[in-house]
Amino acid sequence: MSMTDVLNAADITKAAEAFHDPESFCHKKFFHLVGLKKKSPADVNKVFHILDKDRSGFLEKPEVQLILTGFQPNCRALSDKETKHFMDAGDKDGDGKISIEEFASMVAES
Ligand SMILES: [Ca+2]
Ligand SMILES: [Ca+2]
Repeated sequence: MSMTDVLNAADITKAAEAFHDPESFCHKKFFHLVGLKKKSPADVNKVFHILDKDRSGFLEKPEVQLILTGFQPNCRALSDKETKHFMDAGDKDGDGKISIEEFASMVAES
């Protein structure tokens, strides 16, 4: 399973390029540009599982830091600040990681 099985390759490239500059990442804009917002819950689940590289069932900080590379391998890593912003926005129960439900609501709110 790869991202292009779920999302349009051109949309992924467009979304990745939009956040090329350091400190420019906005998850709302990203989920919108990459086409995730209009996908079914099943597809959002698939994307979550691709990003969950260690298959823990959660996105931990290192996985969030590399979220862009999860979509397109040559992308930059998020900065500590961008990563923290993403975690703060998504981690509603404060356990330090993003669950699948938290991820789905981030996408829905994008
Ligand atoms: Ca994980
Ligand atoms: Ca959480």
